[in-house]
Amino acid sequence: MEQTLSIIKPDAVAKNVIGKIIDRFESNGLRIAAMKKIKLTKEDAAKFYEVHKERPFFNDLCEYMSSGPVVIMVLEGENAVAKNRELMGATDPKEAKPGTIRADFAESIEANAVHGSDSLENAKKEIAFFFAGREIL
Ligand code: RTP
Ligand code: MG
Repeated sequence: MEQTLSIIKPDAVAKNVIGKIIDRFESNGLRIAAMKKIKLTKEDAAKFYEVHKERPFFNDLCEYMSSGPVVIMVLEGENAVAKNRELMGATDPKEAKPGTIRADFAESIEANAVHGSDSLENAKKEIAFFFAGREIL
């Protein structure tokens, strides 16, 4: 069984669609192995999205990710990394396939409702960034 990290981003938490997003995961073979609601500091966001630090949108992204609470989950299931990315849809909601989380709930290319690990290797790092082993069940 594979595990991946999912974040329901501040725009989706503010819209009160946490349950609707979680239903997409649970209805499609992914199980919640860990979950918490927290507010990231700008420094947390910068560390988490460090790979993007040279990108022009980095500062805005860190401001946005620390602008309100997020829900962070470990999702578990067969091909969890790819399955989650498929359910999320493209980064820009205008390009996301109908029926995907971003097509249905995202506001913009930045405020795009969810984060998902993009590889198994990054999933392991991202899970360890947010959760202790005893929190993953
Ligand atoms: P994520 O990492 O959050 O799951 O999203 P992703 O793989 O689909 O997209 P990525 O290229 O990793 O970008 C990370 C996040 O940065 C914001 N972004 N803003 N203003 C822009 O042009 C822009 N491009 C990306 C989004 O919040 C994106 O999810
Ligand atoms: Mg990414």
